[in-house]
Amino acid sequence: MMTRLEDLAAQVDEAALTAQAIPQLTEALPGLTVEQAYQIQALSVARRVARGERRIGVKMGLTSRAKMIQVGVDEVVWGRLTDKMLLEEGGTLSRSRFVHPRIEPEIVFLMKKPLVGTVTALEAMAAVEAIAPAMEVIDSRYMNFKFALPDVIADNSSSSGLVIGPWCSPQLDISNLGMVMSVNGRPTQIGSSAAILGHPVRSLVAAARMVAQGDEALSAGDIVMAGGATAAHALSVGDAVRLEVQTLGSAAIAVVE
Ligand code: OOG
Ligand code: MG
Repeated sequence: MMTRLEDLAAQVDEAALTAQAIPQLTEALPGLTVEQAYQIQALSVARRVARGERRIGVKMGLTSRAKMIQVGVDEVVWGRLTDKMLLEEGGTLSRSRFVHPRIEPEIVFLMKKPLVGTVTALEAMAAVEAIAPAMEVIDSRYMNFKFALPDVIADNSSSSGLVIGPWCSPQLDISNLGMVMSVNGRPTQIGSSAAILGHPVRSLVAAARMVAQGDEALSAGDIVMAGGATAAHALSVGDAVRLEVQTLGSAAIAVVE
């Protein structure tokens, strides 16, 4: 099975590199397990690292009802982030590098201490250096952005880009912050940080536990994306997207050819 998993990792990696959609892995392999899917994810990210990309942290996904409903998968997932995915705040995103990119409003944590395994919300917050408003660009490598749970996990939970706003004090109350994502000045997604598992810190608690199950850890300096608070918006060339998070500030990106 190991060679097989390597082969599947190469498929999702190649799809991301070339921005060419592939069929869902579970079409040919209906028995693919979540555990195997995380192994494929690890192997595909290892290919990126071998090409010179650097791991910068992790992203949590499907941590809000709105996100679960939009993609029809109702389990929390995680994925690995690399430096190549970072987009300049206020900068541009090139549409042609992606298959069918979407963008979603998030909160991101910067770790000052490691966090591993089962932790409380208080322990999790005590390990945070800073928090920031952020948007994630997701791009499923599967046709029609359609997938089952093992597919999306194998595809690194659709990770493809992120833009981070100003870093703020971790002392701020982030339990229920208004989040408004606008496209060309028109609010398109409106929500609250409370939509993220009731409180974004629960996403960090889940990250510590789930990442440890993958024999990895959250380390000092890592970033952890908490997951979309609303459904994601499908990006088109010409979209100027801006997220405003109450108290924390804003982040913006414009889509070009
Ligand atoms: C899966 C990734 C979900 C989030 O924030 O919920 C995610 C997807 O929607 O393609 O990143
Ligand atoms: Mg996300």
